[in-house]
Amino acid sequence: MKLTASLSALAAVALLSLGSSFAQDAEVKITADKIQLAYDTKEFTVKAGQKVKLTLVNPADSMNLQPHNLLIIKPGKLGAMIAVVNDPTKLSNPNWINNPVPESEDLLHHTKLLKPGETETIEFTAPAEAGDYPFLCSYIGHAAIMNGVMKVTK
Ligand SMILES: [Cu+2]
Repeated sequence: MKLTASLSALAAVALLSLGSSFAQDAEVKITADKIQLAYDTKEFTVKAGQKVKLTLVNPADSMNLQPHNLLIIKPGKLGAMIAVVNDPTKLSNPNWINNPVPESEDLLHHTKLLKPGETETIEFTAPAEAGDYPFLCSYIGHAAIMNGVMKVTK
């Protein structure tokens, strides 16, 4: 009887430590390529509801000298969002050039537009729904090739 009690206490401790390891924040660092319009990360995975710290780096030694940002959007919306952010009529709007973030219900989270040498960390809670959440750079002309997927798993 006594042995059983201490065994279940052990099991409880094991479960507790398992629980805390699941509760850890996800830390993700994504760096823009120095030459290509690309991120160094095409895919990363987080758990539904997990706290995420996502850092975007635009390297100081960038050779293409392009600004970059990172937008996370709803599943299945990459094509539609590329069309929105690459809309050529936006080119005449200086506010858009400085901060190309659309007002869209498909947009979940985003960084600022970062010049070479700048870095930003955003923190958010991963979606409760599992799925493939696209991310992209919305600076004009980048999104079609500068994108990737945040996989959310249960
Ligand atoms: Cu970009």
